[in-house]
Order: sequence, then structure tokens, then C-alpha cells
Amino acid sequence: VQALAAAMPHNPTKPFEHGFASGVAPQPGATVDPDSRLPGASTLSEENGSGKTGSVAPEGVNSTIEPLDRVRVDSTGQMLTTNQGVRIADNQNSLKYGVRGPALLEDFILREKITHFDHERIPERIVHARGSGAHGFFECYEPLTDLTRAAPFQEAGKVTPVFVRFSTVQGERGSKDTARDVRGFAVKFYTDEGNWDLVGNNMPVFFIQDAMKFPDLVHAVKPEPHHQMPQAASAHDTFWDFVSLMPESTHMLMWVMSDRAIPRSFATMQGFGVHTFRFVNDAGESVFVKFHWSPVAGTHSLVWDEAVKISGADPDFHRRDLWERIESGNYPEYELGVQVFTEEQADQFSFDILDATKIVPEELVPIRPVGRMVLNRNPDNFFAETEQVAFCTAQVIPGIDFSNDPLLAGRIHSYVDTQITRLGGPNFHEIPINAPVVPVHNNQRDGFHRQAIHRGRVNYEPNSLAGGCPFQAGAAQGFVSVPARIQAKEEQGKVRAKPEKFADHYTQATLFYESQTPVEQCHIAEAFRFELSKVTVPAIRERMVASLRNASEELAKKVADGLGMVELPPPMPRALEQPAPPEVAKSPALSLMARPGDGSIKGRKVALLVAPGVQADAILELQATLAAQGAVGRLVGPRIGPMPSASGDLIDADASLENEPGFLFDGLVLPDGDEAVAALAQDGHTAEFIRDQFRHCKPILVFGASRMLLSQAGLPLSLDKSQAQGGTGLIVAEDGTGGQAGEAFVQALAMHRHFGRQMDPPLV
Ligand code: HDE
Repeated sequence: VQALAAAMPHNPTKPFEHGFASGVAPQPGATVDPDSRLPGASTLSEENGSGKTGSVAPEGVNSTIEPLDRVRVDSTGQMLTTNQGVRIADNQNSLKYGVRGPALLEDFILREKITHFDHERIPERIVHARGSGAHGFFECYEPLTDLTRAAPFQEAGKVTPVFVRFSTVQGERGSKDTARDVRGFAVKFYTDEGNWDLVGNNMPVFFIQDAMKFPDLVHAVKPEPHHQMPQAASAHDTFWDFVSLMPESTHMLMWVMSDRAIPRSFATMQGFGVHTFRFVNDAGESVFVKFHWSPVAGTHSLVWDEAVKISGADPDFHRRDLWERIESGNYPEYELGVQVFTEEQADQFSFDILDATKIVPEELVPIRPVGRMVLNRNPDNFFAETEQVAFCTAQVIPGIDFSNDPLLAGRIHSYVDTQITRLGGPNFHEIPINAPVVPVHNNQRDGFHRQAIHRGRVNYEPNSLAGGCPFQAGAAQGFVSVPARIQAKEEQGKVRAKPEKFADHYTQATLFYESQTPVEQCHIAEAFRFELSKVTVPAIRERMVASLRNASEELAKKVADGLGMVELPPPMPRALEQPAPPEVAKSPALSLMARPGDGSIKGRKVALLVAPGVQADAILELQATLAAQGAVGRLVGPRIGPMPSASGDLIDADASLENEPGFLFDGLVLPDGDEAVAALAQDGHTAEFIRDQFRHCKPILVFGASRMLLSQAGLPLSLDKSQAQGGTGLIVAEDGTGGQAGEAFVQALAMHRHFGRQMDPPLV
């Protein structure tokens, strides 16, 4: 192959597309040096590109990067050409008859450029339009061969490349990241037995039980059709009208009204496969399985006031956070856990495992960790990778199979179908980001945008002209569906109906609410209050409160109070009067607080305020401490740029109080230095920084003279030594140096929030 490549006449306009790089424009007609193949990370032009290269897959396992190299383009040192490879002499002026004359129709260069531009956009996803993606790998802890023959789980240490896309659901492609919404958590495994897509969410249940209701749900939650409002929000009449009439959504509403719906980062949220799937082993034996992703960094969320403010200052908050974590080498990491249970066990549960509005409590079936996923490489091109990636629940591999969840059944149809419109035809599997890393051989042919050039005259099976190829793999190697027994009673026949247990709409909603900490319960009540107070039709609000009474009297009462309802409406009649008693009444694992993570501060952002005359030593020491632990400490001044510190040395503010507001940071440090503090006190932004940090329960470290800034900001505290402990997240550095106080601050930062300070309504 190498000899052939060397002898090949070189197309000087496209060396990179062919996988050859010389770095400079080759001479026309030159041949290629096969040793100049692109390195793994081929399009790195940024200095810190090393963070993008990811880890090299061990020998013998498929690599994350190489398969896409053949289509990566790097124009370094190249001349501009048309799409036909014709070099363009002038890219500034259209072709005219005389400099002041009319433009000429024959200008094929202008016309090609404009025509392509006219067609740059494709339809956005009908749901999950806004998303951010990353490459990475999945590594298996131990062989799961007794349970499944699925390729990623066959050997300890086996690495399978993945591409992940996180998303919001309601908003359009250009909407904000910090909306109250479900987050998509879709993982494409490029396994050596074909692609497997685990298309999940950051919540383990869903609004509806049957695919038949999905278009109604989506129509109800999307911006209202007459005026196309609101964007990226569920706080409007049509959504609450629908869900208040669909009590099966109550459990999911609890999750969506909890802080899970406003994650701090994609790196700090869980992911769930939602439906019950099946594992199938070599012997064809199958068990049920539920998939759980747990972030190593812990589950951390925003608070609502913060999320609202962030959406104005940085609508790309989560996208930026993901990008920066990966660029800086703080790779988001998640552990994959499985809940495995048999059909016989499932038959005994108080709920139906085919019902996507139900969880299997961890106390009933423990989660077994089976591997980890690391996201270590940003895409090279958003459109080519993140926008064109097509996740399909139908894409499973031998060893993974479906359950009869009626919601899943609809999804198996929907995802392939939607890509045909969105990506312009049935060949979307050939787009590089979607193509498997294993060869594809079948007799499907033609269609829009076909890339493969099939050889020979045989496009049917059976055949003798091609020696019978490609031939059936057979049960030992190919995909075989589980011959699951159908539980329908003979006399039922074809029906449009649901199993009885599906009608228990409230038991697990109660379980979720009861399993939250008081702070989380408070946030849930506040969220219902906020959303329902945006609803303009009183009857909808009342119906929702009537339904909530079946889940929690306490919650219904709090929400009703918040909505100024004088009397509670009578509880909504239940579909199932006497549901089976639940196995567990509380599941502490359902609280966000149950997963504090590895205790590290990786990826956190801290604002260190500075101004001319600042005592810089302690600030710079703390900045170094933060950097050493993977956090980012940014010097934020009244203006960006260099300024003299108290010692006369220059320090450089890389952000300003105006361009990076305080709520974008996880922690705040106020400096010492009389002159600097006086300057900060003059700037109204400083008090906003402090008030927001305080209100959002984030840690604040105060050096010396800055104490006066706290009182100036109107904080309801006088700081004495008892508050220097860090328990409240308010730390005063007594001696003006970073040392001990710095340590206390790092600990407070690792705790994420200090909800002891929470007040409703907020005092500042
Ligand atoms: Fe989706 N969903 N969905 N969904 N979904 C789509 O597919 C659909 C459901 C989820 O990053 C669409 O490619 C139906 C549950 C994610 O590209 C569409 C039903 C869960 C993503 C579609 C559901 C999800 C989608 C739109 C009910 C959690 C984004 C564009 C029967 C387990 C994937 C597209 C990405 C996207 C249909 C319910 C997760 C229209 C019919 C439950 C993460 O095909």
C-alpha cells in the first residue's frame, strides 16, 4: 500500500484530505511521502493542542482518532481553491465588466461561493437542538461475559472510542445553556462489533409512558405556536396545561423542578439510559439492565437565580465549561454502573419495569460499576461532528437488546426517521462522525449523498456471481434478537391499553420528594412556584396543585402558598386507588448531595478581585494553589490589563468586573490593600459580585481591608472570628496571607455550596 501511495500522483490541493501532510504546499505533480501521514491530532493549530490528542489506545483495540483522519482538512500552507480544486486568484472582487461595470453571470467562482453559503444550514433537531459534543473513550473494569457478549464489556481494560453529545431539550439551536430543562446525555460507542448508541438523559424517568404522547408533549413544551414564546423555558401555559392533565408526568416533574434541571456543568451531572434494556450473553441468556452514568466530579447544580443571570452573561456557559475542561486537561469522567435483574425479579416489583416513568430504586437493585468514560478531546469542527452526529436508539450491537417499553419502541423508529430529513437522506451513516470503525458490507445502494463506491455488479443476496458475498454472519457472530416471551394474555389480542401498574402515577413522585434534603425540597417548591406563577390561566395552576396533593401534601401546600391560593383544591382523582406498597419509602441516593464526587476542585472557576495597589502576594499564591489543583483563578479588575500592586510590581487583570460578572464564578476572593479596596468600593459591580456570591451560597474569602466591602454590600453579618471557620463558606484571612485561609477556601470550594446561607426570599 505504501509503495502504491508513493507512486501515486499527488493532488496538491488536497493532501490533508488524503491523510498526507507535508506542512507546505507541495509542488504540482509531486508524489507523497507516506511517512508524512498526519499524526493522531491532525488539525491542531492552537498552542495548547496537546489536550486534544487524547490517550493512545492500546495495541489491538480500535483507536479514537485515526478513523476520522482521512477526512480532516488542514489548510496550513495551502492555496484557496474552488470545490473543483481550481486555484482562486482573487477572493476579494467579483468579476465585472470594467471596475464600475455590471457583475457578470459567468463568475462561477462567486456563484459557487454564494450558492454553498446559501445552503450552509440544515434543519435543527426537533428536540435537543442545542448541544455540545466531545470525543473520549470507555474503559471496561472487568469482563461481563457472564451477562453480555457486548463488545465493550468483554475484557478488563478494553477501550472503546465514544462520541458524546449533551443537550437541552426545549430551546432552539442558539438558545441558552442554563435553561431549566432535561439534559440529553447521548453516547455513541464505536465498538468493534458496530456502533451502539446509548441515548439517555440526565434524569432516569420521562414525562410519558407511551410514544403515542411524544408529539403532544413536545408541542406543549416548545414555544407556543401563535407567538413562538417562550424560548428555552417550560414556564408557560401550554406545558403546564398538558402535564397537569397527564398525571403520569408527576414523577418526572419532580426531577425537572429539582436542581437536576440546572446542572453546574455537563461534567457534574448524571446520565441514565432511562428504559429497561437487556444484556444477552453468548449462550443467548438475557437479563434486564438499567444504565447509569455517575460523574467522578460529583453531582453539582446551579441555583435558579444564578442560572437566570448566567443565561444573559454567558449563554454558552455549559458549552464553554466542557470545552475548557477538555482543553485544560481536566477531562470530564463518568463511571458507568448497571442495575441487573431477572425477569422473575421484575415480575415481583411493585412497579412495571416497562414504564419509563419509574425508577428501580438502588436499594432494591444495587448499581454495579462496570467501567469509566473519559472525555478527552474536543471536536475539530462543530458542524461536521456535533451537529451531524446522528444518535439512534435502534443502533444496538450483539449483547444489547430492547425491552418492550412502549416508549422505547417509538424511539427505535423515530431517531432513524428524523435523521433522514435532518441530514438529507438515508446515507447519514456514512458521514464520518456516524460511520462505524468496522467495515460495512451490505446490498443497500444509492440515495442522496452516497459516499461508498461499490464495486462489481452484484447488489443482491443470495448470489453466485460474487461467491455469495457479503454473506450472513450466523447466530454465533451476528445480531440475534432475544426470543423474549410475550406476556400478553391470549384473550387480550391486539389492544391499545396499558398494564395496570402503569396507572400508579404518584408513589415514585412521593419517593423522590421524600428522598431529598430539606434544601432540595425547598428548591423544588420554589421551582413549582416560579413556573406556575408564569401560567396565566388559574384553572391550570389549580389542577397542578390538585395533582401534587397526591404526591406530597407538604409540597402542594408550599406551592399553593407561593401562588397565593387561599384554599387548596381537592386532590385530583387517582387512576389507581390502591397501588402496590412500594419496596422503599426513601432512597437517599436520589439526592444530589448523595454524590459529592472525588472532593477535588478541578474545573472550578474563582474570581480573585484586584485593583491598583492590591496586596498581590496572597492573591497570586492562591491563584497558584488553585491552578495546581486543576481550578482556574482569574484576576478580575475594574479594567483588564496591567496594574501596579502594593509592592510596585505589575499584575495583569485578565477579566473585568464588567465583562465577567460574579455569578459566572464558583468562588470569590476579596483582596487586601487599602488603595485597591477603596477603588473596588467605588465600583458598584463589586457589591453585585459579593451579593450574588452570598445569595448563591458560594464560598467567599476575605483578606484584610476587604471586610468593609462586605458591609458595604449589605450582607446581614458582621464578620467575627467565629465565621472564619469556613463552615458557612465565608472565610476571613486573619493574618492577611493565603496559607491557612487559602486551605479553608479550597475546602469550602470543594463543598460547592453553603446552603446554610439560603434564604427565601433572599435578604440581599
Ligand atoms: Fe428523544 N428524540 N425521543 N428521548 N432524544 C430525539 O432525535 C423521541 C426520549 C434524547 O444529541 C430526536 O436526532 C421520541 C427519551 C436525546 O443528537 C427524535 C421519544 C429520552 C436526544 C427523538 C423520545 C430521549 C433525543 C430529535 C418518545 C431519554 C438528542 C433529533 C417515544 C432516554 C440526541 C434526533 C442528540 C433526540 C424522538 C423520548 C433522549 C425526534 C419519539 C425517553 C438525548 O428522534
